[in-house]
Amino acid sequence: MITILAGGTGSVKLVRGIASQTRDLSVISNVGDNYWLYGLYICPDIDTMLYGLGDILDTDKGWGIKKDTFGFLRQMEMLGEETWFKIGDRDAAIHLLRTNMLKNGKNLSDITEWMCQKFAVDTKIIPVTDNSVETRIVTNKGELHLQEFWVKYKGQDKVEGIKYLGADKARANPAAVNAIHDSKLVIIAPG
Ligand code: FO1
Repeated sequence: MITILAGGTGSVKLVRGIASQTRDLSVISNVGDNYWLYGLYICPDIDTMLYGLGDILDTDKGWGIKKDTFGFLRQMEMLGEETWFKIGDRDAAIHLLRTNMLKNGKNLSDITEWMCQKFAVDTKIIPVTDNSVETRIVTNKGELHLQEFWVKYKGQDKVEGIKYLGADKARANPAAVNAIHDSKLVIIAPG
């Protein structure tokens, strides 16, 4: 078996390439970019893998679903919400279902496995942990979530530090640890 430690946009090409050569592949997915928005739990790196391996990724942008529409976002804008994070309509369905499932007591691993089945993805996508870990960027203008720093402010502020909130209490996903143990090759994909 091969295991890849992966982020999202920067890793998906490599993962797709290797997945085209073997079915015996696990992807351990970063969760540090996960973001709560409009009450939805968004897991960009898991979703980029899901869409990439499910062959529906918008490969021009490197995230989101190809040919998605943005009616939901336009409505949010009309209602006075910020819309710098571009959630497509089909993408939103994933975040909505995931959030509901989490609220009903399912963990991120089980939800991701279920989504892999729905998208006919053979590769196992394993969240590195089922606990919450949030990447916060300390800048000269204050502390921001990674998505705010990167997407909203385009990475322009001076970085003074990085915090991984929750990392000290997070437990490695046993499925991820097992995948590493059982692999003859472990690849760290570009971020
Ligand atoms: N990246 C952007 O640069 N702009 C966006 O508006 C944006 C929206 C978005 C929505 C869903 C999703 O799963 C990913 C999205 N990304 C967007 C990508 C994401 O912010 C980053 O590529 C990763 O978090 C960094 O690894």
